[in-house]
Amino acid sequence: MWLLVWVLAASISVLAFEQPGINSLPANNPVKQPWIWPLPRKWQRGENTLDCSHMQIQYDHQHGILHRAVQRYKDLFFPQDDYPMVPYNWTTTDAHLSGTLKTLVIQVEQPDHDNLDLDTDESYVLDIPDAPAARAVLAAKTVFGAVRGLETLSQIIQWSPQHQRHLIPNAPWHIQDYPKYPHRGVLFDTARHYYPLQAIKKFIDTMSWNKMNVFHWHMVDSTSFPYVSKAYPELAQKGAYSPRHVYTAKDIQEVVSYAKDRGVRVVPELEQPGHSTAWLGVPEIMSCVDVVPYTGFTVQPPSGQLNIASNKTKHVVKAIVDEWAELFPDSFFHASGDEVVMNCWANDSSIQTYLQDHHMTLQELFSDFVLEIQDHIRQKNKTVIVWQESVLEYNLTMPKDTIIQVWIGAEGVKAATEKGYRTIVSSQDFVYLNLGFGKPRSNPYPDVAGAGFNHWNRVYSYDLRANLTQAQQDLIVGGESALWGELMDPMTFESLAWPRASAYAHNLWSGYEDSDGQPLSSADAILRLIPWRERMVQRGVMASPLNQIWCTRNPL
Ligand code: CP6
Repeated sequence: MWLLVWVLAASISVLAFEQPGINSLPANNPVKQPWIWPLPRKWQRGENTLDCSHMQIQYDHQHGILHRAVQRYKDLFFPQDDYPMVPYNWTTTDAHLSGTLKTLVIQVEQPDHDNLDLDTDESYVLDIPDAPAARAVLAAKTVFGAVRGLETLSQIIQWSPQHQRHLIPNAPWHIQDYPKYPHRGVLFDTARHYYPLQAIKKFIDTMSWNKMNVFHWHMVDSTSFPYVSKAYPELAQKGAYSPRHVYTAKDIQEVVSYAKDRGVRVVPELEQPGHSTAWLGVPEIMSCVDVVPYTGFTVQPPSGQLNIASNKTKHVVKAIVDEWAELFPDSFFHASGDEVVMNCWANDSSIQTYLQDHHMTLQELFSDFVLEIQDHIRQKNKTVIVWQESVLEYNLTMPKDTIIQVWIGAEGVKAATEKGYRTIVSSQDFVYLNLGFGKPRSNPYPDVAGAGFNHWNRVYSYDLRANLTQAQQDLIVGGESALWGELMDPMTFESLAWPRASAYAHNLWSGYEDSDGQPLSSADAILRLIPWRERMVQRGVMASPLNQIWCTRNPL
């Protein structure tokens, strides 16, 4: 008799809780890893659920970067509204509350160390005890490690509509986390289209939520020169899209300090001597301006490159370098040098005359120009970054501390590291977010539904170090995704950037491989990336959906 009652009760509870309804994941929920994006390097979790709705946060120094981070994360821990756009509830609805988390203690070993560079320690340890719980501890070496740890905790906390509480599922937690690569960035192009500061700041927020730490500011290009220079204001007067489409020194300082609070460096790229028609505010420094058709003179219209035979050109470029070296305190400076078309200078009579008078070849003149600008940047105590063309096409020899950013692909990474340079991986094959959602030329990851129309999975399980010797692998400092701006603007860039840049963020922080060295499965990943996308949406990011709701409920 009692057995019958027990069987009945058990089957009723199964019916009640395991029906895949609108408010639950499928009963065979195959998510094997926590919903933390990017995944921590080491994590353990238990099975208890804590109520953290009234968690207090304790830390020293009620001012500075950590203080401001805690204020921000209070809102992110306890958002005012439920996920407005999410049609399912990710919290286990039958969770039994086993305790209350009253306090989070944040401990920072070196609270005064607030320098952001390649050596900044972003590691942290997060311990959330078992129930009955009193205090959790977030321990980090630097404030930036604490910022990373706060982000992780914000992703562990789930709102439960059923309990009307903020919950920590799966306690106890022990997380020990640190990035795989120190350089994890996105190139942001404000030359093809102008972005107001508010859009840039929102992007930097989203980067830091993805634990990315380098905002590569591709500020100027052929189509516009929005930087308001002190020495040469005519560059923006003629080169910006309008007097309102500009960045002043004050704007830049605002972005730099906003980014620093979020553990994000701002690395400026001064595009030159190619892609530089928009410098025509100083007309005497230009070659082949407005040749029609542009083909054969530049890779993109309008045609025009800096006149590399003119002393005035060097003077103007160095003046901008001087201003930027102050405005951007970062130790890196991107000297650009991509997609130069020699034919432009070969057809410029003033340059031809110069070469004859000085018994030089165009290659020698070009090399002298580029290296002189680079030396000027190094004199400002900066590490120079250049695009791969400098070493792979133009065969320039540069000091070995130069960093090469490679956009062509794996062969380029191999070639640059073979020459002994440190390298940033930005392969157009998978991180050029501007290339949209088009079907990839070939799809190496057919295991995920939707692979043909959203290729986040191409980068998620890609080995940046494939086919490199150990010495070459050690030269990879990290990678950057790229938001080239021709076909996006403040209206659309977020849905192109996110969540696809999140996939690269994951690769660069957590690695592409599991603990056995096997590439992570994108079939597992999508069940974590979908909730991460929903959380970004809840935080106001217009991130693209990764699949139809039906597919999410019925995983392959
Ligand atoms: N602008 C500049 C660009 C690109 C580069 N430099 C570019 C090249 C190829 C693709 C996308 C962008 N738009 N200044 C090359 C680094 Cl696919």
